[in-house]
Amino acid sequence: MKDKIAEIKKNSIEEITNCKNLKDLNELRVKYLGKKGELTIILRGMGTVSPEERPIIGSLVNELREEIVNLIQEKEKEFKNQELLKRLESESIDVTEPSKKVDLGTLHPITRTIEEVEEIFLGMGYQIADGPEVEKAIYNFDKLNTPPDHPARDVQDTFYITDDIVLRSQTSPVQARVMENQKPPIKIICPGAVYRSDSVDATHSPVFHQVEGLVVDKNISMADLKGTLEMFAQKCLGENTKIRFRPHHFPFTEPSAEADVSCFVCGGKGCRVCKGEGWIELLGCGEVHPNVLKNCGIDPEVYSGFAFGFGVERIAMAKYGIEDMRLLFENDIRFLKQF
Ligand code: 2NM
Repeated sequence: MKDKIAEIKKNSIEEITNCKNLKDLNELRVKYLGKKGELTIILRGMGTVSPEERPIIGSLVNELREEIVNLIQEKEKEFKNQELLKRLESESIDVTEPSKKVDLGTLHPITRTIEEVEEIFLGMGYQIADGPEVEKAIYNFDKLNTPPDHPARDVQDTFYITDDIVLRSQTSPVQARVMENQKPPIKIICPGAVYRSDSVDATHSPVFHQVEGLVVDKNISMADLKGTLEMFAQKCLGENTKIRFRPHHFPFTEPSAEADVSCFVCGGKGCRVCKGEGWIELLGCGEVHPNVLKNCGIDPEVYSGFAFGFGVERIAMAKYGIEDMRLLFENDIRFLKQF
């Protein structure tokens, strides 16, 4: 029996060591350790061994079994490593090969316009502020000197969530919040989406975008406002752009004005873009109403300010020659690809 075990030991070690691949190794595993394997057969034959020898033979067989298991495991690892190396070699990546073209898309013209405007005002020392689109009516209207009976507050014009919460109809509530929380000097612009209960047509949408600006400090005048807007118009629309003010009314500014820019297509001679006028309406603006300053905790005897606001869609349409606002909201790739 001992001789037989020694023979199995010699043969198995030799065969496993010289084995060349996983398939042969698996066959050797069956040959020695399988149900009808050589070691298994010896264990089965233990009944014929004398009781004194049984523990000795038993431990010899168990030692050999362990040795064979370990040997097979090592060999297996070796083969798997070889296989991996072979795969790494054959699957090597040519990093110099040109990559597949990915369609990246482009910034939406509204995003682009907002970013351009931001860049210009950041260059003039402004900060960018934002706030909630679902807003308290008090911030959207009352603090901005727009009393409860004002027509802008009608359910015909504004989306109400509850009696005192609305979808903001302008970004000025952000400015009211900044004035409440910050001491002058304040120099901010507030870009963002605003909501009005309008039907969709070529020049209207119930959701559109605004940029509003606000400066509050000592001695801020209409002259500061006009100089600022002229600088902005020239950077945004071209350095020969001129600006003119027409008197207007807003509840939150006094005096108020609408500002026009000379047509950046024809330079003022009159063309299709300016409809023969030579001027294009750009924005609304004015000196911040003393009531607004007071409502937001700023003393109008000490401080004054100017504010302005414009629709981003309108500017983008003028800048890029887009004739129908709906194109900006339809997400038609054929349209968006052009920007
Ligand atoms: C406009 C036109 C005129 C404006 C006023 C204020 C604030 F917060 F100071 F009261 N923010 N924005 C304003 C003034 C907005 O948009 C056409």
